Amino acid sequence: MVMTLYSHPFSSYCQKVLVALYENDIPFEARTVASEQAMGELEGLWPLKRFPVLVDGEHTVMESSIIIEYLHFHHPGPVRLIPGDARVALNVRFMDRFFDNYIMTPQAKIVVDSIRAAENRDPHGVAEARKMLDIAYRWLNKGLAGREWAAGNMFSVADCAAAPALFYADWTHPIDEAFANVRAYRQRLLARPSFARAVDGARPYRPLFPLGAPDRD
Ligand SMILES: N[C@@H](CCC(=O)N[C@@H](CS)C(=O)NCC(=O)O)C(=O)O
Repeated sequence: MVMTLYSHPFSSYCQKVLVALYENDIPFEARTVASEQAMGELEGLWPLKRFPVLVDGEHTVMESSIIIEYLHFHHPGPVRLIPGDARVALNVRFMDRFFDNYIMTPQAKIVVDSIRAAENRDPHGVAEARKMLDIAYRWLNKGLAGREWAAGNMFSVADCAAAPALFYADWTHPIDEAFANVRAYRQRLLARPSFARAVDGARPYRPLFPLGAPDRD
């Protein structure tokens, strides 16, 4: 039975999983959470109603990083997104957490705040999110010196996380030209066929980007 991914093409965490699926050409069906019925199904699977959620027969898997780990064990392909050496894998997992916690999370904070009613906005929280992005870009810029991918020369789960995180973060809080390594890495991610496919699949939704999608990428 083919797997079902509850997802939306424009969602950053869903794109993270799409990159992993496309890297290894893993067959799946997307259940787009754009209707009340699909949302109801999602809530039945995961009351927190966060997506992506993967359903594979009797297994229901939540959280993008865990879904990618699940695919690694249950649907292995030629592209190994988690290194076999547990010590090397530790750094890959750390970088995956870095992109989710310190790029994706502050980026989303800024976007979500922008669609709130004026009286519910949180300017202090948004300023903190922008500051966090600046610090994260600076730190990443140093770490990427001489590296092709987030954790070295092997494309990994950390790059699956980095691709949509940096894609949207640059739209939301532009990566300064001083951070040339981060900008070049973002371009490498955009050129990776798996992420290019995810980006193309989400193009029709660009008008929905609350801050206005720039005319590039
Ligand atoms: N930690 C979760 C985050 C998932 C998440 O926040 N997904 C967003 C879409 S990108 C979502 O479900 N948003 C719906 C909402 O916030 O109600 C993961 O890694 O999968």
